[in-house]
Amino acid sequence: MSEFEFDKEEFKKNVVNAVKSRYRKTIDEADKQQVFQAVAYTVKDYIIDRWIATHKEFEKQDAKTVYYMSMEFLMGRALGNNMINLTCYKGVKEALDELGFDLNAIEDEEPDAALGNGGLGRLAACFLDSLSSLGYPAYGCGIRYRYGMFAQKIVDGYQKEIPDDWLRDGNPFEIKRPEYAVTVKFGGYVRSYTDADYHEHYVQEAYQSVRAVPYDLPVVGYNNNVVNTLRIWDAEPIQQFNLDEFDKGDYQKAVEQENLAKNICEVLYPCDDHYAGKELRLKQQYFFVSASVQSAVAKYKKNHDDIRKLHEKVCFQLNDTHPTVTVAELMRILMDEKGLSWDEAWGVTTKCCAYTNHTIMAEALEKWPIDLFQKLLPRIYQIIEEINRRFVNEVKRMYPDNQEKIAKMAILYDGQVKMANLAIVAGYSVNGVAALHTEILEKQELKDFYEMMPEKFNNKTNGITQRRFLLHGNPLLADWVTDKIGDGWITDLPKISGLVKYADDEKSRKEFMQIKRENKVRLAKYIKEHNDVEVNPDSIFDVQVKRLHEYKRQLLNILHVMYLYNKIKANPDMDFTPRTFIFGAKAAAGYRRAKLTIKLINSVSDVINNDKSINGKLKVVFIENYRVSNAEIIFAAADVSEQISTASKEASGTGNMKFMLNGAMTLGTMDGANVEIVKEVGEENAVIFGLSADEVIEYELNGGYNPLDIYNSDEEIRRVLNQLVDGTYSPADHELFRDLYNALLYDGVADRYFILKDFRSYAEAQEKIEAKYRDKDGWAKSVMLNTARSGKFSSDRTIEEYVRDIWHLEKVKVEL
Ligand code: BZD
Repeated sequence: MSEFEFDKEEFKKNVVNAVKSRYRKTIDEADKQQVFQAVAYTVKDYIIDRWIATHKEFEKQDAKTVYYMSMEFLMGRALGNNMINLTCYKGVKEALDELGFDLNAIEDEEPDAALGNGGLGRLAACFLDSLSSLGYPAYGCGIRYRYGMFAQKIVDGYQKEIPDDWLRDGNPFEIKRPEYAVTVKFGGYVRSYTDADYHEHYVQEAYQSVRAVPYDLPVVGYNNNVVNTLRIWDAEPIQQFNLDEFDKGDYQKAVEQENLAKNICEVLYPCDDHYAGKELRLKQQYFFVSASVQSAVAKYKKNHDDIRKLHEKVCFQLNDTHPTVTVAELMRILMDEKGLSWDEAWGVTTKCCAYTNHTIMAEALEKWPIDLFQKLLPRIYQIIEEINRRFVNEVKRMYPDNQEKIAKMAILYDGQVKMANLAIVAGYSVNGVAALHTEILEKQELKDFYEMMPEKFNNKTNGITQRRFLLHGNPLLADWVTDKIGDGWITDLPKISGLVKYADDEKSRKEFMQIKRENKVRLAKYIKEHNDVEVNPDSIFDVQVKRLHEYKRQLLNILHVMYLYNKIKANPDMDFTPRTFIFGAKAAAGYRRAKLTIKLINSVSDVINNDKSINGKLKVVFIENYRVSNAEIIFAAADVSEQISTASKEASGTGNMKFMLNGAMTLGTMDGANVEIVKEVGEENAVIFGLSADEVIEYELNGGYNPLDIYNSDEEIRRVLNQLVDGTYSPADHELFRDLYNALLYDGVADRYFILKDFRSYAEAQEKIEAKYRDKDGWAKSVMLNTARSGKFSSDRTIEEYVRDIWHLEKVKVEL
């Protein structure tokens, strides 16, 4: 592939001109935000030609396209990634240097596109990067939230949520496409009638509607001229309120429609792994699904006559159950608008839709109250009723007189619409996101479905893009890797195994660890600037960054820090390798216990960081506002990757893979993709602890265990727990952390995430980490092998598997 020929002088000229025409300023008068905008628009010009060429090629080849349907795309910043994938990053860096600007500082002017919560949203973003880089035709379909994931401020140790006004200065990369706007209808009722040919018709009446307007964002492939599209929808009122011809009814309706439009895309729900049942969320779901399906069908119809063959050119991948109304919306369009019979429409729909499950946590399963659902989406509900009626009949045929099966598998049951059941029944593929997760789905959570339709089930272990999380996030290591083995790893990560042999080479180990140290210095500087805490780059950087959730057990981590602190205080001369415990996590705004855990981490941090008597041996840092852009810096600097979820609870995890790629050692449970990571890297190059998934599930079936036994018999653990309620970390209010104490000892199901049960095993694992770290050569070798054996965890591999088993797409070549 020919590298993009970057003309530095031309680029400089374009940036200077962009500043002039946008801001009436010379380049030396422009501020950094203005330079960012000018650079972004200049880069966008390179992208546009490729974007146009890509779509020409798609049309020419009449290529099958995947529509990745997702409520969330956690894209992070675009400029750096776009330059990386255009292969002009270094060129632009030089050009800006010559203009007197530092590219890093210019990149920092861009707000993260934080249209997602965590793993699920970031996975969607990695998948888009891989789809483009591999040359597969794809659309990401989502919502253009006016406010993305809130920005987190820590005030007095507490999380405070600040609205994320990410569009304030405009988004240079987006293109509004009003010519592709469609109408989406809510509410009213369905009128049915039979025509002269005895055909039944269904018409939604007395509805409210909004205009769905798409904004397209380019998804640039790596060095291949391919640019796919992330299409995010905004809602506008359908008709501006018209003074001439209103009566009271119209007026009311006009105002209602205006409000409906204003609300739908206002904000991303900041809840992950928890189902809230809010009507507005269902509106968001149907809004973007209806708009996306309509536009996919319209695009297909432009070049094809036979809608019965839609599945040959179109596939909808449902990112969790959030977009599951896709199946009913497609049925509606095929029957009500294209005139297909039920059986014809069902035949097409069940060849077009595939579903990915991301959790087994019961509280995350989406179940809508029937009355709410029916009122908001009357026609869609009718269709689901019919899908359910037919499916229940089938279950009855296969399992006569088995009410239990129906209770578990019916789509409509107990006054609820069960979205996972709908997705499984109507989809042709159901996949989990790591081997262990898929196994648990098949054997436990979705057992009945698996027994009835085993051919639908498959595993697709998650992956991450090495282009953002190594090439962009860790340039020192990326250059070093390329130096050693060439740049093939950028598009073929398994090639990184070429590094294995260097793990035995002393000079290479030194270089590798020197790079790690420089990355730690970079993070230390970030922490100094943002937290005003000094951390020692020669200490072990032990990192847990991810959403705050009880099952992820940040509480286990911080309790262990309290335990270590007690030990050091009791034995001031004890041999101890200095440690910096780094946390980063947002809690859902309404998740009280998670927010209290953040307060605890910050309180422990206050006490420990200010205790001169321990000579800086221990530091605790809570990094404010963890997000994609600072994640890149954090992964690069980590020594230890904390992946300590209660076994069976973390479907996959993807942070675990980013740490591994950047040369950190996993300290984890046998959960999610940790299992596969350990298998790749070898048990001797990771530290594993805790209950297995089977053990956890066994305890759960028996109503849990008794943590008081541990509390009563283990003095050190008891001391740590008592410190939650004796004012050690909350002198002004001894009761502050009572809820955490109670959760561990006295809740209905006490310690439901097995924190005390796993505590000793975790503490021992931490001792192993320290022992390994002291063996400098051994450590260097191990973490190098982590990088070298991360090949499996590229999202390129994951996407190739989706293509092979589910989507069946063809690669497209784009020449300029
Ligand atoms: O999805 C996560 C899982 O918890 C991870 O184990 C897994 O690696 C990733 C990707 O597969 N799930 C989420 O991130 N879920 C959400 O963010 C979410 C958002 C809204 C509603 C429910 C869940």
